[in-house]
Amino acid sequence: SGDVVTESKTGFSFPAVLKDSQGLLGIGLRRKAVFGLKNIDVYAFGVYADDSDIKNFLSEKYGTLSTTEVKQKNITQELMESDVSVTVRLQIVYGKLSIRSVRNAFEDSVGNRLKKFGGSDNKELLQKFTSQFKDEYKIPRGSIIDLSKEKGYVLRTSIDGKEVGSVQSQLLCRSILDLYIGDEPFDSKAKEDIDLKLASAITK
Ligand code: DAO
Ligand code: DAO
Ligand code: DAO
Repeated sequence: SGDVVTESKTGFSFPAVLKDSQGLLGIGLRRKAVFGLKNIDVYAFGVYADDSDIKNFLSEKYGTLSTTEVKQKNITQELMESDVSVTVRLQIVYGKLSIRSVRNAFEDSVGNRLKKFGGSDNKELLQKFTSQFKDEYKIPRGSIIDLSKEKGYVLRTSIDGKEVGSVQSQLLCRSILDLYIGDEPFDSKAKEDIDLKLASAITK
């Protein structure tokens, strides 16, 4: 369908359905404190998951429970560890992002999660990724970055529809999703919406 959902603060809109089969679970905002004083809006994001994957994978486990019961389970946790196809779409708000600051932020946020889930031995994995963020990439305001977790824990990245790389790593997929739907998400309201949407999708 042509339906979209608009993020109220930035005005960026997200299609309700991506790639024909992935439904929008929730949208939010990634903000970052600079110089410890000011928060800038870095990007708006939308989290999508494959509708039939969700039904197949999670209904089996939770389909007999009521929506209220399901809400008490940590479904997003399951989603992060599962092989369900998920896409996180980022729409850049802050127009002055340098690749260097993306690299630094990535090492910080994702690096932190790699450590949390995989122990301390991930410097190499991290560097392998960030070295792919080529200095000549441009991500002005309005750029769309899709981070897609496909079957087999393949993480595919595209910028404005053009693929820039893919990599197979369950740990990396888990670490990236954790930024959006983990215990300390960038936008907790977004995570709440996603929890709700998942609970009602499964028990419908
Ligand atoms: O220009 O130094 C600066 C401040 C910008 C902070 C950038 C945060 C980057 C967040 C990652 C963006 C991923 C697309
Ligand atoms: O917001 O801290 C964060 C990390 C978000 C992950 C962003 C990955 C961006 C990868 C593409 C960069 C291409 C220049
Ligand atoms: O080994 O095929 C390759 C190239 C890997 C490119 C990785 C590109 C950036 C992906 C980083 C993940 C961002 C979420």
